Amino acid sequence: MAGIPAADLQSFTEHLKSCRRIVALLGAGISASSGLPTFRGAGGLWRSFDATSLATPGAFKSNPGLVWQFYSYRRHMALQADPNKAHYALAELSRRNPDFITLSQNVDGAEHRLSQRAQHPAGQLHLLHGTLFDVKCTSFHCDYIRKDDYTDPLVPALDIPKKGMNFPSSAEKDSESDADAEPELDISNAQVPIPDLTPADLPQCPKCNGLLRPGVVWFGESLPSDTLDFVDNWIDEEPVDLIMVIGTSSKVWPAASYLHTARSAGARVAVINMDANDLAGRNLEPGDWFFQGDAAVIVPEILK
Ligand code: BJW
Ligand code: ZN
Repeated sequence: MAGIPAADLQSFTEHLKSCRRIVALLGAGISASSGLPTFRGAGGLWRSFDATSLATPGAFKSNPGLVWQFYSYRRHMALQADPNKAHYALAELSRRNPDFITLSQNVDGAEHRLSQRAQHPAGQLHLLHGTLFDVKCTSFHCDYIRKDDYTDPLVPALDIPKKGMNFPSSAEKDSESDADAEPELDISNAQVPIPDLTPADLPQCPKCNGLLRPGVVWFGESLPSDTLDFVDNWIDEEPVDLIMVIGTSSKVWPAASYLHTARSAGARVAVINMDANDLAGRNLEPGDWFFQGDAAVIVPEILK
């Protein structure tokens, strides 16, 4: 219980006992203690590898080989990671409460694989930004999609983790000022030369031989419409009792908007984050909770 003020813990657990309809909104911070870097935080992925410049349709169009190498590296890292105590605590709550839904922005698959292992009830886990382990065809007239493909690497040319590949540094990147602009793809800082892969080297569609791409949602792309519809209807249909906003900087929309939508539907808000200055922490109102610390420690404690 170290670190959690007793009064906050008591008022939260009292409220939790009376809650039926609960939402958890997850960001990269929940997987941090599983060894997966976050995007924007200290030591985060986007500092080391400038992931913003790679997570766009424009980057894939101009250099699919580079973007595929980046995603192959991410898939490899995610496959090494194990779910942590926060993932297990949320799965346990899902099993106990069919009116608890989890909305994850993470593409690492940790929650997804956890849910399979823990027999997470179907329909209670919603992936807002897709997953690294789906691939889909980029050809305009082809609807090919392959789900839950854990092959690593997907094709021999993507066998990069073993080669110690590094990615462009974003140390000089403006973090706030150009947040909503599509970042430029700049590979001039690459510490290790990145092999030039042609589309023929990359995963190809078995239906039309077109280029496959990762099944994640890039900037400027729509989130899966069935997921958006489900969440909107779920929040609209009855009052919500609680939203837990766990390990996200709350900078990316529309995911960040669910805190406000749930609040408007009656929810009290609990933010769990390492950093009190992050956006979600700054949006707190009286009656909300802010639990500062590692989600892998805090979440199991508050859901006990
Ligand atoms: C810990 C911890 C520990 C650390 N314990 N905590 C202007 C205004 C509003 C919106 C926009 C705008 N301009 C453009 C937009 C829309 C855009 C957007 O939001 N941009 C913002 C950057 C401004 N959104 C979109 O484009 C979305 N689509 C869309 O809107 O469609 C409609 C539309 C289409 C076309 C035109 C117009 C509208 C799509 C968003 C897709 C986001 N995709 C990514 C990449 C996925 C693939 C990949 O992974 O490579 O998703 S971006 C990236 O950010 C990823 C994440 O899911 C997402 C959120 O990041 P997250 O999880 O919050 O990570 P961090 O690193 O930011 O934060 C980690 C947090 O954890 C920190 O707070 C730490 O303190 C904390 N932490 N360790 C607890 N141990
Ligand atoms: Zn195809």
